[in-house]
Amino acid sequence: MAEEEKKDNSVLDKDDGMKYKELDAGSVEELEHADKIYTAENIQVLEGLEAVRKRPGMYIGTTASPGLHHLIWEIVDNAIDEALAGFCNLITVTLNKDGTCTVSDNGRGIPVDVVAKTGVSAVETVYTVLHAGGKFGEGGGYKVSGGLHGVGASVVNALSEYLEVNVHRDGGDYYMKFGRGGKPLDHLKKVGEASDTGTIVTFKPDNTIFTETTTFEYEIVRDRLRQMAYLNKGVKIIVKDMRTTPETKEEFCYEGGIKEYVQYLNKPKGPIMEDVIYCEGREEVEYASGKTSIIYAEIAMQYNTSYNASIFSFCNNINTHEGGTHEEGFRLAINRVVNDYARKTKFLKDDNENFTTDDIKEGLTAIISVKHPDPQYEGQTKTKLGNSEVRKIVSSIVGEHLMTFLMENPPIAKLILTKVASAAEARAAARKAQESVRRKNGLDITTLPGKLADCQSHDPKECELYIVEGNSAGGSAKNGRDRRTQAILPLRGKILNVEKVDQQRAFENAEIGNMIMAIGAGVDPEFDVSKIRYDKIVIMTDADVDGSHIRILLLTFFFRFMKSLITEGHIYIAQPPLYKVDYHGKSYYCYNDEQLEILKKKLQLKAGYPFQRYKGLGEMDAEQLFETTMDPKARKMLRVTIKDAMDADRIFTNLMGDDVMPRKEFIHENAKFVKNLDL
Ligand code: 1YM
Repeated sequence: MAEEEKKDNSVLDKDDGMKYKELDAGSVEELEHADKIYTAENIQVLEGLEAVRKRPGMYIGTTASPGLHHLIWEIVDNAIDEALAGFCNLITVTLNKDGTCTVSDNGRGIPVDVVAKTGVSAVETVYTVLHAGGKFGEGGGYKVSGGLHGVGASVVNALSEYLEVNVHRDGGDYYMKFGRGGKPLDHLKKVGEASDTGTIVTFKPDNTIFTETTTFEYEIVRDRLRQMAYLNKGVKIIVKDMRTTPETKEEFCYEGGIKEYVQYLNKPKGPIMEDVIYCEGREEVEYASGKTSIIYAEIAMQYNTSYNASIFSFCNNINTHEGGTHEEGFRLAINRVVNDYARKTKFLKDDNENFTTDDIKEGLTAIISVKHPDPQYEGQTKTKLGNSEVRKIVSSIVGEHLMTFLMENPPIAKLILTKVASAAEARAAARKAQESVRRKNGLDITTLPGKLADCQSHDPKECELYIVEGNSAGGSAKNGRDRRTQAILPLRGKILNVEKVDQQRAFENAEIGNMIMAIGAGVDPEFDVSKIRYDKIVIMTDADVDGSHIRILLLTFFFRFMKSLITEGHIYIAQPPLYKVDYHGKSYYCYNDEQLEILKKKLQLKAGYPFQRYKGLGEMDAEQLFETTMDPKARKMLRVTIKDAMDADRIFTNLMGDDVMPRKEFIHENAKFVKNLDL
């Protein structure tokens, strides 16, 4: 940086050339001066925000509901950064009646001084210059916030109808407002006194950008903020919904952080131990460039009685769905330590094989959370952490701590080893069962399950497998289908609840064996989605409680045994009609009550005009079933996708586990579940 500039009034010098200039609160002269500089910069600034408005998807992913909520996360991220820097312990998010959202914190308040480079206050800079947050932050607090690395405030402003900021700092209450698209309506002004410090931001999403919806959903906001509170221990987050009567208010604050998160996730699964194994550590790494950064990692884990692994990882408070180096480090460590300990204590004899990581993961709930100042994301959805230095850091923190824990707690260690050993046994038995399935399956098409009516085409891309409830509906489907591309697998009654049995028992179940053979791509962890024999797998059940139960059992099976079928969108739910109205020799089908009402009006049917209510698929003949539910040209289907594996894990545990209460609740809120799955 040039010496000359350093002599300037600046109090803070940043490497990137950004500077703060001390400004007497309310100094008219300074503000006027700022105004002049601002005019020149103005154009550039608005061009930046205009770019955001032209391509909002590039900044917030989508302008549908997830993008709308992203606005809140961006503002909250800045408050979380302030908390991580150690200056803030209370964040409040309020959904207001007028459709605005207010986020406030009790931190230092965004600086109010003029920034030399922009000639306007830091507040205005943060809200109008793209990337301002990131540049400002360096060298200051510990900046780790998520998606846009703290640069999101200006993006939120660009996509708002208006946005207001109050900063309480240095005894003053400073205020400024931006209009549509982030246009400053006036500069930052001192409007009063303040005895506290903090930042308060209110914004209204721009309905010309968010054309699909501008309504914030309380549950979405609440769930994410609860997660934020778990991931940032000690920070109290209050969420309020003023749109309900009475107002809704919930508070989240976890002194134990992810340790409590693991307890929360594990509770419905039945923990086998009281303790949560918890460790944390920070390490400074030096890059070839000579730059250093501090990486912080914390890990919490606890075993439960289930047969599933629930391992979730985060980087900078963002769920890294696709895993990455932090998860790799964790897996390396648990494998190394558990095997070492088992050998040391002679639990594993010299001629025994090592446990596999899958054995060790069975029934384990774990959270791995790292904070990294410069995360690199990879993978299809950019949610896989790529920084290679993280692998070793996590591995050494977990390795050291887990070994100590096992040594100091022999009874719990024994419990864990026994569980791992039985997982290994079950896995060996399951492998045998799988092999026999594979042998039967082989490459020989004739050994496909007897009940499967396969299609003629061998091009998986055009092939569809209908899994149909009941033999009679299966018969109609077989007769009505397009034989070239549509295969039918009828199911006999209820299928096994895989949430409650180990892999071996699951494989022994005929219906499950049939599905694995028909789909032809194995099961997790070896499931290979590129080998599936059908591009679309369609669940076709009756539109009643039994049908919906079977549907959930099937979804649970796919989620636990062939997860990528769901995550990659190969699973569909058929939508048979609920009503048939015959009128003047023509048949009309309605898929819900609303459609029926519309039809009645359209045909001007008198009250009491008869119509048929379908109770099951079996009531339709082959032709009707094809016409209404299976014909690719006319049918309606729901595609099942799960964006959030964490939510899905909890939903399936709650629905299918031993605890009956959540299931009862579910049955009352059936529609909601479908909404969760069918996005
Ligand atoms: C409700 C939203 O934005 N809080 C917030 C933001 C900042 C600070 C404090 C802050 C940061 C620093 C120094 C620093 C920001 N400041 C900047 C910038 N809440 C909310 N609270 N003093 C205060 O990082 O050095 C960007 S965000 F760039 F101006 F410093």
